[in-house]
Amino acid sequence: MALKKQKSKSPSALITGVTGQDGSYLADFLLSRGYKVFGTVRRNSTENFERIEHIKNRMELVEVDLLDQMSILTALKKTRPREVYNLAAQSFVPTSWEQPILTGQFTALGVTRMLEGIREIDRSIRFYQASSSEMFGKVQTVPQNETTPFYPRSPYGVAKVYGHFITVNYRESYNLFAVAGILFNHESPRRGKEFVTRKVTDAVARIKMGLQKELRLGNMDAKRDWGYAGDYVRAMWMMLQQKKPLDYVIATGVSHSVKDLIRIAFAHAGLDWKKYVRIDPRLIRPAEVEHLLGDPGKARRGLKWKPEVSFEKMIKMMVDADLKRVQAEERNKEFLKS
Ligand code: NAP
Ligand code: G4F
Repeated sequence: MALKKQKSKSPSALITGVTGQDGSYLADFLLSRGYKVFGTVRRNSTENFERIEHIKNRMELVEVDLLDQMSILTALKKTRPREVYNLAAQSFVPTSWEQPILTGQFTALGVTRMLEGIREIDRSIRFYQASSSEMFGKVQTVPQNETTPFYPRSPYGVAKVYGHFITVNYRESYNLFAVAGILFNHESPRRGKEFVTRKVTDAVARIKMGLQKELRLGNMDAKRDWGYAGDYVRAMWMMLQQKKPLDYVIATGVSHSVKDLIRIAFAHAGLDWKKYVRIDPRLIRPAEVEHLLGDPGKARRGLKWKPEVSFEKMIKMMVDADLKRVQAEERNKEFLKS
């Protein structure tokens, strides 16, 4: 679909999880298209707006916790959006073994709370659910597409399967325009530092600056189909502009190992990774997803979507951004000392 500006009164969207990686890129994208954007945030004792600092004055923030039905109803009543993007979740796989019940509450039941809110307040709202390739887990076919059976390998994956099917079920039961994007891993300089790509690029920057001596990792043979978050939020929007509510796999169709990631990131900074990287058995997961590879054919044909940033370009972009940030932090420390 050509990305033309909308002509009529500006459309509006509510994004849950706007402080996260995807929420911030989606807010950038929707604002650039003239949307009125509402973003949900949780109350915290300290603000957590790093990723939306540059746009927070151009959107409206509303307090919502996915655990709290009342806050969802109030936000929907107050904002009356045309589109809702449900990106909020406990999204870190290892934490889902530490906090399986809370993960289920946020990541699974939170979706039902959002859908119930829409059913109650305005059934014409178009709803996007952030489904995940983690649902394929122990993969049943290679590559994975929209018809591949799910076999999740973590409490997070199990919760996402619930979120996925409750979205399909509300579409079929109540005729809602509710769709699920099955997104494969996507990264950026705004990725949380606990995820492997950012953990590596942040470590490369710190090692280069002499601030860190080694990098400890888990399974370096795991393979993922990694794309760029900026490309993937565009696909979310495209799904809600279609005539029919359909689910799509969003992926690049190419996979790389964690070792490939390490090689590219260290080489970009002129470092020999073998001198710094160590395996730490404590970082091996109780059940691993060994290899994910998506088939984005349906999205390519139906949405005319394709990724624009390659894996290598993205990793270099992340290393450059981390180097710049770490250097600025060091300069700041020096300035404060003087
Ligand atoms: P992220 O950076 O971890 O952001 C998660 C967001 O959810 C944050 O804004 C967080 O708020 C919010 N949140 C967590 N629990 C909440 C609750 N109980 N109530 C309200 N908000 C809550 O995740 P992301 O990478 O942007 O991913 C966005 C969505 O896509 C997630 O649902 C994730 O599971 C899914 N997904 C991601 C990928 C990927 O590769 N990135 C792939 C497939 C699917 P705080 O800032 O307050 O913590
Ligand atoms: O970066 P990761 O933590 O991402 P993971 O587990 O694939 O989950 C991400 O992608 C999902 C989509 O498939 C999302 F739904 C989910 O919300 C999240 O965004 O780990 C990637 C791979 C794993 O195989 C892991 O075992 O990297 C391996 N790995 C090796 N050492 C490591 C590490 N992962 C992390 N986080 N930290 C390590 O030290």
